[in-house]
Amino acid sequence: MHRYHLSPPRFPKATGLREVFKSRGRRGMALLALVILLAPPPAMTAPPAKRYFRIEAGNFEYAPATLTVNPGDRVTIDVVAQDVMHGLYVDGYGLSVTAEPGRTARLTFTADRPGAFRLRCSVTCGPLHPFMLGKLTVGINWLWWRAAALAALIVFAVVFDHRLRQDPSSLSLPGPGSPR
Ligand SMILES: [Cu+2]
Repeated sequence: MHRYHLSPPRFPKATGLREVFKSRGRRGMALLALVILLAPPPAMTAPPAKRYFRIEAGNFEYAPATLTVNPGDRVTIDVVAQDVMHGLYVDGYGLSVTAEPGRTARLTFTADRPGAFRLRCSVTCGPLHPFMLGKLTVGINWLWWRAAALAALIVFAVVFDHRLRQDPSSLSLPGPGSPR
């Protein structure tokens, strides 16, 4: 006579946080992720400088369209209207200048607010006027660097974990409290 047993369904063992962070490598990577997220950006030590830009405005475009300066820089922008009347408005700084067709208009200011700011045309110059945009970056874009560092860490963590699962002994570091 044969008896059939109904064995209880098997669920994967629940892994608590304690289990996940048992490995020193994982703890180290979690710590590194926290540092990347929470560390204050280092103070900018570059001394203020005079920066000059000449932007050609024409055909609904700025050339160049992106400007990068350091906080504290004294910035001078010459806007040259190539075809029709164009303007340049600096978001966040509330500055604007307009240039008559074929003329140059100058904007001078101190880049005392760090961050990324949009440049926009302030004169309705034609159908594509709303798309006449540029960008002013003051200082290093820390948000971008943090995101890039986190992404790199995640890729590393995935590879590390994969190797750890294939051969747990290869990556274990015996510590003072290690049972081995
Ligand atoms: Cu315009």
